[in-house]
Amino acid sequence: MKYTFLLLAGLVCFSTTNQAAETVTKSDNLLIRQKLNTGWQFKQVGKEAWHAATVPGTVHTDLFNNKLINDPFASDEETRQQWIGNESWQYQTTIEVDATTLNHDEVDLVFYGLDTYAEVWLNGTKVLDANNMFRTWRISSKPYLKVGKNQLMVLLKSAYNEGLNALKQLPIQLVNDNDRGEFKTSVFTRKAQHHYGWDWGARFVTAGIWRPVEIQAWSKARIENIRYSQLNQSKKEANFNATFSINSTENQQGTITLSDENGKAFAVKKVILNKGDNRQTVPFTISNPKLWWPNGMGKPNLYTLKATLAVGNKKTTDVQQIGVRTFEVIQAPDSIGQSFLFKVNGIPTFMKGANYIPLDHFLPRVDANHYKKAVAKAKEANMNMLRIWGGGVYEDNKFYEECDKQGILVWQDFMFACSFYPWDKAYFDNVKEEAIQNVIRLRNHPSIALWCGNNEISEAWHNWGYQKVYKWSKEDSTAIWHGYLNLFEKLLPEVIKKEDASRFYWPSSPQYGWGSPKSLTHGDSHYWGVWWGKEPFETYEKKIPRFASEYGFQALPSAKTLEEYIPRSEWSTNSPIMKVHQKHSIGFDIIDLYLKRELPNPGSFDDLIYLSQILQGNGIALAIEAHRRNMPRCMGSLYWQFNDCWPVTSWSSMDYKLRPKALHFMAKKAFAPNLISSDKKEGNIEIYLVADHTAKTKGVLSCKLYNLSGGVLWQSSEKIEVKDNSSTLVKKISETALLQYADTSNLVLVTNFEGVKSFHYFSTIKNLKLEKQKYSLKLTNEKKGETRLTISAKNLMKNVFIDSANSELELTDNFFDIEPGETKTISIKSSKKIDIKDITIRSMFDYMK
Ligand code: BMA
Repeated sequence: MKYTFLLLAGLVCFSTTNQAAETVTKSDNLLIRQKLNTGWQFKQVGKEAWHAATVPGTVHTDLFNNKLINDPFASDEETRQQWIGNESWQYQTTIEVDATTLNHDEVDLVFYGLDTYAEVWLNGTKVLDANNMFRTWRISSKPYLKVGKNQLMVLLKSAYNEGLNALKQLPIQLVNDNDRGEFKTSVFTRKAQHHYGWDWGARFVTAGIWRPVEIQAWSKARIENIRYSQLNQSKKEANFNATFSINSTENQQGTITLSDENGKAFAVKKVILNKGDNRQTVPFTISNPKLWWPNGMGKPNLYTLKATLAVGNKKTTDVQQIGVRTFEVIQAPDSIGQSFLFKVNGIPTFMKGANYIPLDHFLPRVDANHYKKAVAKAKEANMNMLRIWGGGVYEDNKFYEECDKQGILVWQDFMFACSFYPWDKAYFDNVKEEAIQNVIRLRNHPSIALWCGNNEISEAWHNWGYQKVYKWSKEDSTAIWHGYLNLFEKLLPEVIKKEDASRFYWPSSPQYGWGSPKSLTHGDSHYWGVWWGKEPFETYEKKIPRFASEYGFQALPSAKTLEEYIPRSEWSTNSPIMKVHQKHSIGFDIIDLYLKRELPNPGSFDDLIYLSQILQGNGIALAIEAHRRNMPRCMGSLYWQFNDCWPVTSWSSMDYKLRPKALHFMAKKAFAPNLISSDKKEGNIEIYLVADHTAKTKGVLSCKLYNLSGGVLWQSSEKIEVKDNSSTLVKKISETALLQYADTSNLVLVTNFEGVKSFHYFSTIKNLKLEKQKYSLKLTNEKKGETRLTISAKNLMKNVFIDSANSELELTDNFFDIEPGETKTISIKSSKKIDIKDITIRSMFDYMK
């Protein structure tokens, strides 16, 4: 709304950091922006036929849209479509340039993203050679343009072949185990590393003009960027510096004005601009600041800042939103080792969240709504942090804007993962520019919490035995390790020091590999003893790190998503087509191994979908609970992984279509501000109340022991009070005493604190004597698209699964347990009117033989 107001008021509104901000062209403008997203065609180099293309886009989606290939994600198309990455592709369009545009002092052609090795030709002259997907390219183009029609051509050379050339020049074999190419070329190319394959990812080495392209015509001066640095913060005020980087065409005078969202100016500075680059700082104060809080701690208040540079009677304006907040990483020696805890606005805050990968292998088709929905899912699951993992991309501005608005902090990796990278000067210069540009683009977002150099490369060096596997000589090892240190301990931290000094830089995640005892006493940890090490889920309760930045377990995607891509005839773990959508070589076997330990045998593939999701959900919830129970020893829990980028069996809690798996709902409970969690210790059941900073700390704790047919065998009730931001042992019950009432297979202890429940079972699920569920259902249509479903249970219902064959249901809860006698209401959103006949209710009993 505020943005609209600015446009209506006739002001020119754009953001230098917004890739696709709307443009309004006025004659009093220093700058004109012209989007170049129409009239594009593409063809394969060496072929004649041109086809319509979408820009921003990718070659795979263009081929698919022209029906030249099948949906890359369907069936085993991935196997058949590898040739696309070995070819080069030509894109072209005609751009109409008018005299007003060309009369400006400077006319730049700006590519916000080229994937990856691109030659740009304007009217037959080569104007750019690009080699980095993560960089923006600005080409001073006035000499090459004319009034009227201009020919713009982009040649995208095969990234695989280009990488291969680089690979051949290096006598040492660098590594990327996830790269499924014949030769492992990914590390030579500054391109999303998962494009080459990952253990949850397809291999499509795509190409494309993947972010917007535009002409920027400007005169006199241009705001390159503005850095908003917060200097301090108190109840009374927060002081900032706005540092403008301005490019001026001549020595001249100008005026900088900062205004609030209502257009009211609060800082004005007359400036002398020298020809070339200029830095100008304008201090300002926000009085009685409303702080930016992460989800669960308060509102993520934002301030809209309108910055205007005026030269003579012309101006240019940049609009951004900032937040007032502090973020600190406390690494203090303690009796355990060294803390790794984050303080937000001075308050130690347990980080609850997950690891995020790109929402689509072909990212240009992800729109603002999709980003909004994905971030809303994190918020819905009571998360306050997402970690952008280093094998994907520095995300689109829209993603960070949503995180700003929805209170989700971002742990931002630089784009390096699980591999060793070249260290020659050209490569480092390229990476340096990439880092500078992305830090500048993202640093004003209050959601950005910290920068991290890479994913698991330090761990790989120390623990994965590559030195032996790849037979690196001593000299080669030294060269590779020096390359590593120069990149992650020198180049990147230097960029942060210069461009974003107040933010914390962490060289590699994790600090220590999971085999090292130090991974539990220092820094962050990726605990993969469960899954990779095949240890039981209970290990999570013993291996408590200071900050769990990765751990995870796979489950199948929802049936609806599979149906869209894989014919039902192939629904078997042995099907070669299903295996294309499972990238872990023994993934199905590991799921099976854990299933056998915990759950009934699946009678069908649909059963396997449900059971694998329950297995994953229970396992990860157990870890989250253990991490939170052990606060402040442990102060963060980010599971692997939040989402998928194509239809696949993976560690995600939401599948490619953002359909939640059971884990999504189980995480929502385990991350809730109040958590009741039980732990079996020395013959007792210990009940903990975990209370976040804003959670309830006072109330009634009641326990009820039932047999599985719903009979109450024992109960207790008492008033309790705990400190906020803490985990407190609130009750100990002797297990032996409870086992007097019934057999372990026929008991459940339900603990309730002010409506927050926990279900404690005394044996594994497969051994429970569940009874056929007895319940009644009621459906009430509240308002359009919103329905309420009420389930009244007579006996215990375990892992209730609400589904509908014909309708898409968005549920506030699913896969939950219901206490005997409980009435539970769930809200359902659906695009269609739902009838009770459309809904199916199943629970664990139905999967037992
Ligand atoms: C972690 C990640 C990814 C990987 C995942 C599952 O280590 O960093 O590289 O996909 O494990 O194996």
